[in-house]
Amino acid sequence: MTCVHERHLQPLILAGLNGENWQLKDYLARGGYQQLKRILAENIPPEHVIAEVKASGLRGRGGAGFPTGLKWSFMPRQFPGQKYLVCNSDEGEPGTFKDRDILRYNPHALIEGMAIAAYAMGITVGYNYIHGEIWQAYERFEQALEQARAAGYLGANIVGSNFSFELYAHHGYGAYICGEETALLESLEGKKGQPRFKPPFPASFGLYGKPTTINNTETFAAVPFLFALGAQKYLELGKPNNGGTKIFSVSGDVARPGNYEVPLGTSFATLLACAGGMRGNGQLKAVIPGGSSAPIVPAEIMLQTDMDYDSIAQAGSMLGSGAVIVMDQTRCMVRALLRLAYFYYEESCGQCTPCREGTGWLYRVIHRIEHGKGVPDDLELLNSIAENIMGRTICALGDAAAMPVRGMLKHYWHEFEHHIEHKRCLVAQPVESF
Ligand code: L3W
Ligand code: SF4
Repeated sequence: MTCVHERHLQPLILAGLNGENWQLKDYLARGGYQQLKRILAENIPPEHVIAEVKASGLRGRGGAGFPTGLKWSFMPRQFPGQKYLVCNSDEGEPGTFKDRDILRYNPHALIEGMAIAAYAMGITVGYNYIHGEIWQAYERFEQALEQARAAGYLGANIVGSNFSFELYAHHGYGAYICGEETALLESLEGKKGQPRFKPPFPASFGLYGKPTTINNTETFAAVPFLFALGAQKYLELGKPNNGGTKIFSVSGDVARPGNYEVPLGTSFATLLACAGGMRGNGQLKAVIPGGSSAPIVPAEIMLQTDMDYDSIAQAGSMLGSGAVIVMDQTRCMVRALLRLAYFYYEESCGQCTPCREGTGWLYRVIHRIEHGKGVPDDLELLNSIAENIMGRTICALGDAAAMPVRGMLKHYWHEFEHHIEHKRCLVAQPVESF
């Protein structure tokens, strides 16, 4: 099993990339656009393309892990009006920094993947919604679009076929909530980025009310590689129900933070070794394995766990977007939770009461515990607020704010109690001002 830093040879999406070889000529030299050309030249029926994606076990890389082929099959084939394809590059989950590297280092893989997806679903127009704070990635993607259009991989009659697909880039303004698919669609339509009720799902009521398929950047970028390998081989790279490779953004107390692309099912211990192990002489205390929304997992469980959707779920958390936040023994869990609670409080769109009021309430209670003003009932109060947010909101942000609280209290109740009883931290770190 290989695993190396983003700048070295690596399986699939981040293969051999160094920031200099992102251009069309480089992608073509790596075998790029061959799969799109082959599918169009051989006139492979769209339903066969979708069947191949289903067979590969590819699951959504943005957070939910929804089966990609199944999602593509929801798109109505005979819809009389415009249908849309949307890429969610609004990467904003704390700890996640993989999609920006795909945009910077391998933008043509994303374009080819989107073109194959569009062909499979009979879609002629697509958008890539790019997070507002990553201008370099946005500009790089725009350049790649121009190259692809000039070479006939986008636009009318792609590579001489009768398939046409126009793809546009759109940049957001940095609101986390616009990464939620329906808020993204609202924002793309020029409105305030607030989530819609689901159902209806975007597959039936999406952009401008039309059928729309939305996938994450990494999901689309994986598509050319799964076709190059073939569905079965792609599936076998990972584990049953967890096909292929996954890019993990490893951050925190590791020697070499960065993006690591490894087969799904790689053990956490191996991934940690890829990132150079713990920084200094640090001892692993805990891991947030799937971005800030995922409940924390203590070291002893994490070291026995594999990095795939099902194994992480069994460990009581979720793989999410693949952001692995590693904490050593110096990390105070109250302070860590305060930081997360502040984020969700700041980013709540305010539409629904449990989230709007609950995220602020969570933040204020954790803040007073961190600052030596907590009372014994605060821990039950935190659990109760979290419980009353979960499942009672329009979008997943409410749950995402509540789940870390429950996870922290489940595993580190004693640290919170210590703060309340002794009015100071067990690990005695300085307090920041947020
Ligand atoms: C048609 C049905 N479509 C589901 C589609 C749905 C969506 C996908 C998954 O949340 C998670 C969240 C964050 N007919 C359908 C259907 N779909 N049933 O399938 O849907 P869902 O509702 O399970 O998830 P979601 O609302 O997309 C995403 C977590 O990801 N997360 C967030 C990461 C954030 C980033 C970022 O920064 N951009 O990646 C991290 O863990 O908490 O649980 O497409 O339409 N019957
Ligand atoms: Fe907005 Fe929060 Fe409700 Fe989502 S859960 S719609 S972010 S208020």
